[in-house]
Amino acid sequence: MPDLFADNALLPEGWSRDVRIAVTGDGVIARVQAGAESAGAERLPGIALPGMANLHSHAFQRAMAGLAERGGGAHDSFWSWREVMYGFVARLTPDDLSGIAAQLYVEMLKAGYTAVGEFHYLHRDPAGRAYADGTEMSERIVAAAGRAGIGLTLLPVLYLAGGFDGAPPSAAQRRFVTGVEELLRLVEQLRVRHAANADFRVGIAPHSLRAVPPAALAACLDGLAALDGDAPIHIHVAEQEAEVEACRRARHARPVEWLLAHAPVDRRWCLVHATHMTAEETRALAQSSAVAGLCPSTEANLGDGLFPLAGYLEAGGRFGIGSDSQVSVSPVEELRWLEYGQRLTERRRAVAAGGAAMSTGAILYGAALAGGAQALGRPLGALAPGKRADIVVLDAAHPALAGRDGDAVLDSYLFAGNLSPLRDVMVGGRWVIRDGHHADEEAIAQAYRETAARLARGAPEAARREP
Ligand code: NGQ
Ligand code: ZN
Repeated sequence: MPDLFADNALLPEGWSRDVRIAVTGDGVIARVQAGAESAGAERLPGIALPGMANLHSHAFQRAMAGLAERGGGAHDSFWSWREVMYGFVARLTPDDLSGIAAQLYVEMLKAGYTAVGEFHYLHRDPAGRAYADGTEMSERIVAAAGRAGIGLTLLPVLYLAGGFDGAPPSAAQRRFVTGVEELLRLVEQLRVRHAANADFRVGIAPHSLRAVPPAALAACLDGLAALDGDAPIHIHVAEQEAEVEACRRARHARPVEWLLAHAPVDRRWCLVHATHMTAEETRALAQSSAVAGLCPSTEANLGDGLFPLAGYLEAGGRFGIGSDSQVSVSPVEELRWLEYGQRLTERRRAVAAGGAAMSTGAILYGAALAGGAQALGRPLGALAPGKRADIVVLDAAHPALAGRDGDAVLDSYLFAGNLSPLRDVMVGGRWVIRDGHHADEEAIAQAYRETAARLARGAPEAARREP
């Protein structure tokens, strides 16, 4: 392909002018040169940024976003939301998953996410029986990502128990269950089958300490190490206070404390919803080099609590962002609310900047790029040689960016208004969004509308409210 040329681009060394980017035929950035000539290159129509990684997604939840917002009494909580979600998941077919995921991934691209970590636990059929092909549901996700053109780190989930007491999974949870052997076989099959796809990677996700007893966690980590010693490992860790309490009762430690003491937590790991931590856990997690997977819009929606960002960043902690339950699919909203949650509780401003005279937008966007790339285990997050050519282009002529230069571009992108200046998106050297549109968006949306309408008609929330 021809070289790319940007008047203005965010490089690892900072904002740069007249940047020429050479990309190989298989979508890797080969060379980046600032102060270059544009002759013979394709001119990018605006300001070039590295595409953002979305490190935590449950794709199917896109079709129930907004259907669990009616009050049901004094006890609406994460746990009652989970019952609604279980009711919704019970009726999803493989075709439903394909259609929902394709729509979601197009939406992610339009919002500036160029790669996603899919925390995938819908392994079995609604009755809890294995599909004839154990890779059925995983392959639906892989195909949807391919159709949309988004990079994918698939994280098949290990799910064995209904709670810390090791109780068997409930009827609703039976779709999620895999044994350790079955999960490792799935990982291996997917790795082999898609080895040639440079926009794909497989890791694993022990669902939570609630759903995975200690011995199974250890066995699964050993098995994974034999397949791929660098594979990403994601886990839901300390989202709800009731979960922290149950962990203390069962394992005599808080969840993050327990995990750091009993698992080899290092840079391969992503701890999703490490919401409830003591100051000591916060420092220890930061020192582990793992990534904290933060999903501020979902964590707000579910009433989880606030991540201790200031202390974590002070200790050098790494983080990335995720759209999780898909109530919001936007890096802007995740990063904005990550910062705003802190401002509202700490009653000060520019919390992520940590007192330094630095741009909050540049710090947040840069940290989420690096943490997201690490958590997805793929060469992402920078316009630099060796990285995937995952690029988003902001319209420099958009009123949101008028008179903005350097880091003020990111500050205005993240903190000013709701009309997105994002215009074009490239993944692995291929344009997937051009002037705000995806080539396949109409067909994908049409199929999605039918699926979403059918699922909403039988939505458990609606059913629950009927007399
Ligand atoms: C999930 N979601 O797996 O979709 C979970 C809910 C659970 C979030 N934690 C189920 N946000 O944690 O048991
Ligand atoms: Zn989750």
